[in-house]
Amino acid sequence: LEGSLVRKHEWESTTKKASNRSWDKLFLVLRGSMLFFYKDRKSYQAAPEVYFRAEPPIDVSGGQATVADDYTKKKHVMRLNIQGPFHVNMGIEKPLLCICRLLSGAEYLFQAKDEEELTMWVGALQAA
Ligand code: I3P
Repeated sequence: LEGSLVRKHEWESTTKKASNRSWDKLFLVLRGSMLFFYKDRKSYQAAPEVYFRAEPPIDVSGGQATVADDYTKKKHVMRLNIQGPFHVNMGIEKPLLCICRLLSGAEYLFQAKDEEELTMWVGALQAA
């Protein structure tokens, strides 16, 4: 799935708010479970290895995508929670593993142009 969405980075981790909290119009590409961010479609087509602000792609598997009903400042907004890199069970006891997960969770908001586009992205991200 590909398309333009407006993004706000809310949380860097569950305990740290993102420092840059403004809304940016971006071009998103979802391939398998990897989500790539580009400045626009043109820059993606010209150079797929050049990401928006050199941001590394995000692995959305194990994460959560939901319609953000509680965010009322804008319409057609979804929330994406990222699981983070600590989802491998390394034989550590469960409570500790849970703490690792919590500490790594980043969160983004995305605004789509309409309800149809929003539903499409939420579905695709949930399935990824
Ligand atoms: C942010 C920008 C966002 C706003 C955010 C601001 O400022 O105005 O639109 O989020 O508020 O920090 P800047 O552009 O200077 O980075 P909302 O649209 O959700 O209000 P926040 O820090 O309370 O999230």
